Parts: sequence; C-alpha cells; structure tokens
Amino acid sequence: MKNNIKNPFNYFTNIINNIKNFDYRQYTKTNILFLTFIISNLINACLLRFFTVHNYFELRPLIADITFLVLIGAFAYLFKGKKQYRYFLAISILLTLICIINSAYYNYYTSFTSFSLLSTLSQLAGVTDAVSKNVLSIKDLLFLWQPICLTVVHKKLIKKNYYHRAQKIEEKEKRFSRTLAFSIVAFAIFFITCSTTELSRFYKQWNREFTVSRFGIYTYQVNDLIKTIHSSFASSFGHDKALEEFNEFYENKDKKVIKNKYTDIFKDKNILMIHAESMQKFPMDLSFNGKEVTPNLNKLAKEGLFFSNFYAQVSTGTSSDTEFTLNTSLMPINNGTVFVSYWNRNYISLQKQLKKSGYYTFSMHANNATFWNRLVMHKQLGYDDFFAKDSYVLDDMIGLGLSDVSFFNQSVQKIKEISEKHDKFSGTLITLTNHTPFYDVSEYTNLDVTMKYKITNPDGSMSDATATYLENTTLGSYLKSVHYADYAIGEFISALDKEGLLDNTVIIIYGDHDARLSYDDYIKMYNYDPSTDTILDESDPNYVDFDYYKYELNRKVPLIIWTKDQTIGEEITTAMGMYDVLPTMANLFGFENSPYALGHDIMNLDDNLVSFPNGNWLTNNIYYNAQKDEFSLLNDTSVASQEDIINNSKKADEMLSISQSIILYDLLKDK
Ligand code: GP9
Ligand code: MN
Repeated sequence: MKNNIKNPFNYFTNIINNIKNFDYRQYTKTNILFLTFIISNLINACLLRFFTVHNYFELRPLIADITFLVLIGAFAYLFKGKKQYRYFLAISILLTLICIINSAYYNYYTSFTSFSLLSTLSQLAGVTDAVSKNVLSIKDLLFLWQPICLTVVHKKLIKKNYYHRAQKIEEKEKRFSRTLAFSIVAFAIFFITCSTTELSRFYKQWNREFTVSRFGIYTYQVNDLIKTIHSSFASSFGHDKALEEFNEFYENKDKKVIKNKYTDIFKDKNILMIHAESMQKFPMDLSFNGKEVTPNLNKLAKEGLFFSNFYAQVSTGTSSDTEFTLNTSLMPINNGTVFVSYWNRNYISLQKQLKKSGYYTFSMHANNATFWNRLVMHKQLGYDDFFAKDSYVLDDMIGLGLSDVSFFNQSVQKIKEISEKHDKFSGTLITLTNHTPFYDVSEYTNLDVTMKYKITNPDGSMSDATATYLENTTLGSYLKSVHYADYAIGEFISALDKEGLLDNTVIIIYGDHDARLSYDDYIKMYNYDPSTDTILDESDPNYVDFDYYKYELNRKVPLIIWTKDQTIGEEITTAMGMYDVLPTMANLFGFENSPYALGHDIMNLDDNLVSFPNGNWLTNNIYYNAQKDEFSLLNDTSVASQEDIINNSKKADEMLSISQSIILYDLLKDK
C-alpha cells in the first residue's frame, strides 16, 4: 500500500491487473441476490420512464439508475447471509413504492412527486373520488413484480444452500468497500459529464420531468429528499444571498406606471370574480348542432373584454396556485404548495391593495373551509370574510359538493346583504361542480354530444363532425359539465340583475386551470370522421397531429371582464398569464399595483412572457419546452433567435427564483 502511494503508476497498474484477473463467474455465483436486486429494480426504473417520459433506452438515466442501485446495494455486504435478503427486500419495497406513487402521480399531474408534498397529501382526501377514478390504474401495480421476484429468488437460493456457500467465499468488507468505491467514482464521472443546464436543473428541481428523464427516478427522488430537508431548514441558510438577488431584481425593475385608454375605466366599481373550476377556453369554440357549449361565456366575452390567449400558471397546488398567482402576481412554489406549506408568510395581495382603496373583500366557496388550507390562507391574503360550506344549505349536491346553481343562488342573497352594509366590495366565488371526474349533470342541463357539431381546428379552420364517440368519454362528460357550469354562471348573472346588484358592478370570470384531458380524447375529437364513425388514420392528409405543443396551448383558460353598464366588445390576444391579472386590474380599477408584481398590465404590452412553474414559457410567437430544451414557433411569420430563447429562459427562471425566495424567506415581511 505504502508503495502504491509513493508510485501512483503502480497503483493504477494494480487496479487494471485486478480487473483483468477478476473472476466474473465466481463473482456472479456468489452475488446472485445482489445482481437480482440491481437488474429487477433497473427494469422498474425503465418501466417507469416508459410509462411517463418515454425515454427508456437513453443511456444517461440508465447509468444513473445502475450507479444508484450499486451504491445502495453495496451496504448489503455489511450484513451476513440471509440478513442481506431482508436488507434488499426493505430497499426494494421502498423503491417499488417510489415507482408506483410516481407512476400514479404522473397520470394526474404529468409530473413527479416530491417529499415536500407530503403536507399537501391531506388535500387529496377532499377529492378522493377524482383520485380513485382518474389516477390509479392497473399498470401502476405492475411494479410489484420486483419484490415478489426477489423473494422467489431468495427462496430458491435457500434451497440450494447458497447463503452458506456464498458466505464462505466472500470477503464482506472488501466487497463492500470496492462496490461502494466503484459507485462513487461512477457517480462522480456521471456528474462531471453533465451539461451546465442539466446540473442547474438538477439543483433547482423545478423541471421534474427533465430531471427524471436525465437522472432517472431514484437519483431524482433522493435529490428531492435532500432538497425537501434543506428547504425545511432554509430560513437559516441562504437568506442573505436571496435578499441580495431580490433587491437587485426589484431595483432594476421598471417602476413606471403607464396610463392607457383603459386606465380607471372601472374605478370604484364593485367586483365579483368567478373562479371557474377547470374551465378551459376550447369549449367556447364548440357547438353541437348549432347549440353552443358555453352560450353565456360566449355572450359575456363578446360584450366585455375577452382575453383569449390567457394561461393558468399552476404547479401541484392547482386551484390554490391560481388563487395565489392571481392575487399576488408571484409564481407558485414548486416545493410543496404555498397555501399549505407557506401560508404563514407575508404577501402583498389584490385584497390588501383593494382594501387600501376602501373595498370590503370576501370569498365564497361551498366546500370545506380547510380544503387547500383556505380558512387560514384567505385571511392571510387579506380577505375580510370567507363564506365556506358551513355558510350554505346543502340542498342540491353534485359530485364533490353543493351544486354551482345552488351555490350561486344562495350567494346572491349574501352579496345583497354585503352590498347593503358596504360602499364598495370585491368578492371571489369559487365554483365546484365542474371538477374532475365530471359528474353526470343530465338531470340539470342537457347537452346532446351525439349531435352534429362544428369544431375549430388548432389551425383556426372549421370542420363538421358527428360525435357519437363522445358519449361515455371523459371529454364528453367534461363538455356536458362545462355546459352546466356555463348555465350556472348565466343564472347567477340573471339573479344578480334581478336584485339590482349588477349596477355599478364588474364581473370577472377566469378558468382556474385546465381539465387534464387526455391526448387520446383530443386526438379523437380533432380526427373524428363522421362519414365512417371512426378516427382518421395518421397517414390521412386531414389528420390533425395533436402534439405536445398543441396540447400545452390548448390548456389556455378564458378570462372575461364584463359589466352590464358598458359594452366594450374587445378581444385581447396578447399572451397573458395569471400573474398579469393583478397589474391589469390595478390599471382598470384605479388601485395601486403590488410593487413586487411579476406580471404586467397587459393593456400596455404588444407581446409578453408567460412563464410556467416547470420552466416552460411562451410569448405570442414561441412556446418553449424546458424539458426538451426545444421550442415551437406559433405563427407562420414568427422567428426566434437563439438569443431570444436564452434571454426569455433566463427571465422565466429569474421570476421563479425570485418568487421562490420571497415565499421561502418571507422577504415581503415588513414591506
Ligand atoms: C375544491 C376545489 C378543487 O375546493 O377548489 O381544487 P383543485 O382540485 O382543482 O385544485
Ligand atoms: Mn381547480
């Protein structure tokens, strides 16, 4: 050994000789359980990528998976004989669970799970029906073959007296240290050969699909565990650096308030905002045999201000993330959920700004007050009152709770009382019925989705179709449910009008996020051939390829600002995110915007940057896919330089980073 240190050349020659003289047969014979553990868990890791990010044959995640398994498997050498099996089984169960949970999670969120979401788990209880119907599938249970296989191999080895034989031959400590050293060196090489983008995304862990597709599921999950633990202690680390970045960002930010023809057009009017559950924009373009799916939304959009290129910017907090981003003009956090995990921070919100202008603010939602931690978080956002389930008579239940029609009906009476007590008010009404899995509403409204209908193709052209296949599909149920939600909004507006509550009031309707419909359903809808009652073949010239970009763009949601008093009739097509709502409202209603808003008054912009929590972003002309580091041009005339992509990606990352710091380190405290 001494000699080796003195002469490194000898040391390496020894290693090479050892490798050359290595007895592979002997090694395999005495490491059957170890190899079974590695190979079977590797198959599961590939299977998971097959079900999710689809890159099961790529080399890098494969190397990361093997290295991780060798590293964790090495510790088995510290145990004797059959105890090794117990160790392998315990780890295997853990790894199998990671695969099952991530596979199921991906079905619903198209992303991977995080330990930081454990605190959000309780929220799932409220939508259990949605979870059981949409999330768990048989394929998620396929991973269970692994611990079964390990046990079968173990039983066979007992019969063959393997443990006794192997124990005699193997030198435990040597095998442990060599295997460990091998995996550490392999990991070091793996990380040294990563690109800077890979390393930066691995560190930030915002783009989980990207991380899994490059680093494999196991390395991702361990990294996630470390990040979650680190975040829990974050307030003691990294605060100063974050504050420095925060100060720099806002010092360089343009603080000029630009007036435009929309400034103050709704000054001092009452505000009623409808948070429309899972309302996407595309049903507004659909009609069945001349019957519109959303006649009320279409009418309001025509008469009011219609923002037709508007996107939710949600992470795993879905409804609550939209509430957060709309009200604060900050991005949601990707480590946990702001409403659940960071409710005790200070935020500058729409409600607080409105209150400075003399508004009374309230929220209404007929679900449990604790769902998404709203009971606490609505107070923190500055709502004066929150009318939740216990303020309503549960006289008409659909799916998750009180029907939208009854909710709105009862809310009108409450709004009437509010209007009598307060000069100016602003309220948010959160709907519930149009929640996945889109319950049967045929008793209430009837949208016959088997009729002939017209569709707007993604390229803007129109075609006829007869949709017999839509019955009993999620998309069919969704459209029926949307029709009901639209009907309920129509009834609400009529009831407000009857009570004289529409005078001096502005209605704002926004879809809170997309409905997570499947690619298959869209492909069917856009490629249905009524003449044959079949789906067009991919080779057909009329086949519409509903790819990743079309899917992402189709996730847009409506934003409508309407008042009975003024007919504006304008469509704003500039790309817009949920974080642009607060600055835009501040201009329209003449109140002070949050100085920390990341969004902009859309009325001042010709183009805009909408960033998403996974690192994706879009402008009027480009959609950038951070997972693949590639983009799609959205118009025939659009061009994009490498510089545009780099600059916008940098800005999008910066907004995520600043929001993360504000939330994590409570940087708006004392502001
Ligand atoms: C329930 C509702 C649904 O109260 O807001 O939340 P979501 O599942 O859409 O996040
Ligand atoms: Mn929602």
